[in-house]
Amino acid sequence: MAPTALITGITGQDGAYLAQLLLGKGYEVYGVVRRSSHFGIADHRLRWLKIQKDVRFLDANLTDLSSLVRSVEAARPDEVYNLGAQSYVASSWQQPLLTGNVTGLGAANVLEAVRIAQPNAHFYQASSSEMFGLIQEAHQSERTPFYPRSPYGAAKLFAHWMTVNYRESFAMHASSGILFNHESPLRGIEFVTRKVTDAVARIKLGLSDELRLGNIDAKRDWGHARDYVEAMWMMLQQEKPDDYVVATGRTTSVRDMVEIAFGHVGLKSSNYLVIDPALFRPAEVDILLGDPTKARKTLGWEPKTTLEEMICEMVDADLERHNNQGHLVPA
Ligand code: NDP
Ligand code: GDR
Repeated sequence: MAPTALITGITGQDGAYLAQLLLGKGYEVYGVVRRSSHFGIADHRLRWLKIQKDVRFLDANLTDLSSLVRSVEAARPDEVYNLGAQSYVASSWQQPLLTGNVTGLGAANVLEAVRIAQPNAHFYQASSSEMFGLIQEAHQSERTPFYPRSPYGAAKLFAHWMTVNYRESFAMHASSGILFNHESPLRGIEFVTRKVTDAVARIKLGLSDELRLGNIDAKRDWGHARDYVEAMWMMLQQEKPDDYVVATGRTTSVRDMVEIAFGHVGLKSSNYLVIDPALFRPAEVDILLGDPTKARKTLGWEPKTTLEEMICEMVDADLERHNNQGHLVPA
């Protein structure tokens, strides 16, 4: 019988790529979708990947335990991936309580739903390198101490420790992937890589003449979402649940990432880049650099896409999108 997976956050970047991966492996895929007045838009990433008809949608919300219990009962999943979150760090200072509720308590709700309705299911928690925050070690691994620097990071840390505690308290197969930044043409437009590639495409096409950014000295360890969802799946195939850092092991400044994007279309960033103090954050994570040795050795996982390849893919997708009246063009 085909294995079954339940994904929260299926309408987001990672949910879409993970659903595509699992469908390709023959899984039956259920996705939690929260009610909004824009459903026809909410599944746009799944439509871009041409898989929206292959996914079974369940109406639930991370803040509503009973809806999650009903979703688990309906899907009877072998694997549950909790990818749903208020995932934008900058917004987490504007909406700290909602972020705690959705990103932190929401994970506890999903753990509870699994414990109540399908305790043998393998569970994945989308943990984040934002939990490291104020860096205390040059390379961050599973043993690096946490020091979150935003309400988002603090909420993710609660969710992370709940996952560890459910594993140790109830013998649940609960794993946590501490993923560093990963991007793609399906990345939300508010995140810095996609903001840059979209602006570069618009400038190239004469639709805009500037790119406004905040702290371009921040450094991130950027990989491709398509590669990172493979690591999620690999974690749930292990005999024992565990925590894994997933990263490339290379860090790059926002400034240098911007250069790659402009360079791809033959433009100079200095002619268009404007630094806007309003876009600086109340507290910053200055640098992230992951050590993925454990994921490589235990899971056999390797990143396949370089930052340069990914940024060029994103700029090309945004050029196509703007040439197509703002609509994403199927991959
Ligand atoms: P996105 O922001 O693209 O997707 C978030 C998803 O969560 C969307 O499907 C959204 O639904 C859903 N969601 C938000 N609030 C609720 C709610 N109250 N109830 C149910 N669903 C909700 O994030 P990504 O795909 O980039 O990331 C996936 C996960 O991985 C997130 O938890 C993120 O925090 C984490 N993460 C991401 C990293 C990255 O670099 N991308 C790195 C490390 C961790 P809707 O479409 O309706 O808004
Ligand atoms: P991040 O991603 O906060 O690392 O969280 P984001 O792309 O938003 O910021 C990365 C860095 O770029 C700097 N920056 C800007 N960022 C945005 N969004 N917009 C700007 O104009 C801008 N200018 C400079 C930021 O200050 C920051 O240093 C992402 C999310 O996906 C989280 O959910 C996930 O957990 C972490 O990655 C790992």
